[in-house]
Amino acid sequence: MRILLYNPDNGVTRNFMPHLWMFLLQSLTPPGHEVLLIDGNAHPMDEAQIAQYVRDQNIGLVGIGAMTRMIAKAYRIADAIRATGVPVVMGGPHVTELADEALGRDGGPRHADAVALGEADATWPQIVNDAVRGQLKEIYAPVDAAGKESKPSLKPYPVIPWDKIDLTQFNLVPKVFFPLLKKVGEGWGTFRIVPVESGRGCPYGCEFCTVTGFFGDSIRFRTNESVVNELLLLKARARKEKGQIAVFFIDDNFAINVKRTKSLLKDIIAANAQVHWVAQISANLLRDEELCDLIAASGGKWVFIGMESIDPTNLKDVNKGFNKPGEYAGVLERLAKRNVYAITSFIFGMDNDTVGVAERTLSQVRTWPPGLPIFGLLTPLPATPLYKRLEATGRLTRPRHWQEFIPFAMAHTPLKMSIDEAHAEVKYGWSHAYGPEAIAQAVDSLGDQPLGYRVNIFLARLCFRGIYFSMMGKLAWLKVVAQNRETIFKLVKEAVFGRGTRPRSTHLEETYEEVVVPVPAAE
Ligand code: B12
Ligand code: SF4
Repeated sequence: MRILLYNPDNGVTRNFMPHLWMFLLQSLTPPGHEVLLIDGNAHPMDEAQIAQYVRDQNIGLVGIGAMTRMIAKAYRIADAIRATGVPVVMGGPHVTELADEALGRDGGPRHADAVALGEADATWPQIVNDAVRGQLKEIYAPVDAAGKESKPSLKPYPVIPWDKIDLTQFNLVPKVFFPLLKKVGEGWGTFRIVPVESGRGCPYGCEFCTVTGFFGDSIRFRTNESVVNELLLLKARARKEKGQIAVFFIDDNFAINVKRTKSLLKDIIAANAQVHWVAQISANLLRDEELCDLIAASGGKWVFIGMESIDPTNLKDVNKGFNKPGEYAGVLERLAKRNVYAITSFIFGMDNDTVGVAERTLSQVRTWPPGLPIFGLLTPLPATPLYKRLEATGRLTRPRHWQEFIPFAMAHTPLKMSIDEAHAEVKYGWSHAYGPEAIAQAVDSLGDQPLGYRVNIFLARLCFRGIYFSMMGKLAWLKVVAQNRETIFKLVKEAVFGRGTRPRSTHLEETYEEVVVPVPAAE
């Protein structure tokens, strides 16, 4: 049977990184089937196009995965595919929580023939076998022989053949630059960001987060050996194609077990498996100096930190009191000392937020080492404790907000400001953190560092700007380039002529070595 796995586009991140679930399920598919992958972010398709594709390719089963944010699009695509007579199975966090919605058991239309609840590592082979026999069940739940929920151990973990998978669509280097950049240093003909997981689960249970409910509070890790082998495979691929590979460790809290993380990082270093990497780590775990040393030595370049708020009352309200705003600056300085920088994520619209929260937050951010601040709104995702609390207190203004998804729009009323005021705070945050002056300030603050670091922060800020401001299309990019022309001119001048009395690096390789554009992260 030919199987298609499809991930809908989110309209923001484009082809910056493939989704891990597709490669994982592909690797877990029983032998004898051909699995095709389409990531809408790299290969956008509308309903008619995908239906045509399914017919042309003689697909017998389609698997669709989506977060809440993309679920409306996922349902539209599923409807178009089912209309061709091909069965659709859906999985991922949204349908796990709202299987009845996907199956049309809540009074709405039906979108899926079957739903895979939770982690599908064990159920996927069974789904494929049932589909071959034409006997798909409606619900596949990961349970043991006694009917009790079971989680995959991640030991063993399937080998994802990264050396063979076609990743053409996930090259971040524009085509016109391939031939030239291949020759720079060790080669920049391709630059790919690849998702790797080293473990699953987070026990912290922050009120707005899906993870503790979905993956459970039991934390599971792959063996160090299997992670190291995956990195070696990726590194070899980059060398072969004269390109670069960076890894996004998608674990929700990469250092949740500090002892284990240190042992993994030591093994990466010992095996010479270092690649540049990004990971999500909560601030409380970054107090450890040895951990920070190992992060830097093993290739860590950016750490995503879910700071959420600089107000301890807010943090307590959302069950994230383990975040201590008083130590944010220290944590960031500890990382920056090792040339590791942070993507700092903030949520506005929390219950103790008042007008001016964005400026209060930015006034602290400006005193920290330069990084990539990102701003979102408190969003009640289905089945989270936050959703239940707001529903119980009648505060949801758009209880089914995912059915008509609007980016950066509240679905409930905050307590101490209006919805419009919360929207204005987010806009203020993005405008003031990503305006040309703020970008110039971030670049200048790394004045004592090699040029590569400044180019890195500059490119990263431009990319991150696109999370809020539309950067789709050449015109949008040209506008941003024009707005930041002074900074660009300064960087180019320094690359060509060097900088004042400071000795200039004569090796282009050295200049580009450190350029790793990080990616928008989640938490
Ligand atoms: C990586 C990641 C991202 C990447 C996504 C891009 C990418 N290429 O991967 C980035 C960084 C862009 C991102 C952004 C966001 N993310 Co995110 N992200 C993650 C993260 C950390 C890892 C995803 C992952 O690969 N997991 C590992 C794989 C193996 O698990 P999985 O995807 O769930 O797949 C398993 C099952 O779900 C199932 N499955 C999944 N799909 C399918 C399909 C079929 C057919 C079947 C049978 C089974 C199946 O089988 C898989 C194997 O067991 C998760 C948290 C997490 N740990 O999952 C959050 C998570 C998915 N993100 C989340 C959120 C909220 C966001 C943001 C909205 C955050 C924000 N406020 O901006 C943004 C939205 C971005 C956008 N514009 O769309 C939420 C989603 C909750 C929800 N109900 O939708 C999660 C769960 C985190 C959380 N805090 O709750 N994210
Ligand atoms: S927000 Fe981060 S720390 Fe909190 S429960 Fe979710 S994954 Fe864990």
